[in-house]
Amino acid sequence: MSVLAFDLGASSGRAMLGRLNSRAIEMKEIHRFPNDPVRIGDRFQWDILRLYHEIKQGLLRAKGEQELPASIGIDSWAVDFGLLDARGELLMNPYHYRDPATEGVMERVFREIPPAEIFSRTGIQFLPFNSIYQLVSIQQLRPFLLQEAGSFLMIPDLLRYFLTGEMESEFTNTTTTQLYNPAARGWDEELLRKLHLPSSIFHSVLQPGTLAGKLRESVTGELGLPPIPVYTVAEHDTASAVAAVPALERSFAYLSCGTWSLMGTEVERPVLTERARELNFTNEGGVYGTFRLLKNIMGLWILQEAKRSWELEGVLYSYSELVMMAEAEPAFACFIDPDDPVFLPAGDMPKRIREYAARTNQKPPQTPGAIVRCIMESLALRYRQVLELTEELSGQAFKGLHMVGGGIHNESLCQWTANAIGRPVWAGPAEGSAVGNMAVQWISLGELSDIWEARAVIRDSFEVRVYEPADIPLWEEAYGLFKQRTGGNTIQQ
Ligand code: LRH
Repeated sequence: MSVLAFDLGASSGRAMLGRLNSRAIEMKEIHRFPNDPVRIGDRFQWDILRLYHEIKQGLLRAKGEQELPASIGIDSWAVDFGLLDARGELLMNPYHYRDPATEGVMERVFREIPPAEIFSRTGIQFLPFNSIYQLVSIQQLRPFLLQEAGSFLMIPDLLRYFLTGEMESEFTNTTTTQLYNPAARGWDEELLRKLHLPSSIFHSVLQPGTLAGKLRESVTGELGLPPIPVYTVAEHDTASAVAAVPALERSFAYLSCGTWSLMGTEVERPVLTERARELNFTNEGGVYGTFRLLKNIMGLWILQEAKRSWELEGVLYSYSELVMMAEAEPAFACFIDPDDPVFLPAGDMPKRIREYAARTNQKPPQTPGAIVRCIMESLALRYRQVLELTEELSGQAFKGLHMVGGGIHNESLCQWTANAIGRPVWAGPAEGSAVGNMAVQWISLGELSDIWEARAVIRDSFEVRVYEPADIPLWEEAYGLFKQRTGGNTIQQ
């Protein structure tokens, strides 16, 4: 039975058609499109109508395939949302989570509500762009939007609404707002009240795998398709990626490696200890009653932005060229803390890396190869640090690390990660989010019995490449240097 997964990332989106043939998944990309955010003045927004247009293009391509999909699911990056009026029309273009307007908002909110209270109610890490702070920023800059708003829908919920006409929120993505209370199993009325946010705009929260409607008449009419069912999947892309981790054991560590690096483990209950808050870990909603105890690491974003800077200077490198240049550079020459806030906004990363190096008494890397080497080694060492913290918080010991997502195409990063953690890395599948999206649909359609059967099928269907650790003493020494040069305490942000 085939299903259609729309998987939207921060720089591109894709429509993947998946077929389950006697316990083997066959996947085909039927449409891929860029997701280019748009800068107007000092604001940074998503082109949501274009994304909806591309989703319709994906549906048209599916129509051309042998067999129509039995169902559809959408996942995307987290935290961002649209506001709609009482008639269900979009009031604003959703802002990009890297829009600068949220700067300082989190600190202002802390004056009203102490961070310990926000964390104990939501279990969510403090990131300046969480929906809660975006909403407070809208309240301050464009209050009429909230006065007019009838509905708040996150990106996949919004696109699902465009397709079906039904408005509902989905659990995994909802938790990333930092406005959802897992103990109360609903939007946190107390936080909303304290922040003077209208609770009436928030919709009921469905678990992943719920039938949430079918293609509405205007869509079926326009595209010439039947009313295909649309399911909530794990609509947060990271939740879908974690669902697709081909783990053999119930206790496993993962690294979802894309624009962001999300590292952690799956837990039965949120970890709400003071230590978890201090380390700024999060407990995002997972599939089938689980939570994702994890931490955001800035990830390949720094490399993507560096590449863009060189492009602006007129030099176009491919990722494989950049990685080859990095491999030719001397090891461990300079380290950055990838999670230093200077690396969060879009901009000139080579310059910021050089400034970081100067600030921390290191020789600033000059060539693109040296800069990329610095980024990749620093990421690998940061992964070690966060893996150890995950073990501390969860009380588990991991034998190795599952890496999923497009970042695993960077083989040196996988190898250096294995070296840094001194344990094997199991890399695959690269299309984690799309596969997890499909798995939840197949479970709902009764084609797979549960998530563990899904993980076993995923393991049999996709190549999982093993990277054994090498040069362990060298990396051990580098880890010490990394901690020293990045201030020893890079864990707060
Ligand atoms: C990764 C991701 C991550 C969020 C960020 C906004 O795509 O969903 O889990 O923190 O984007």
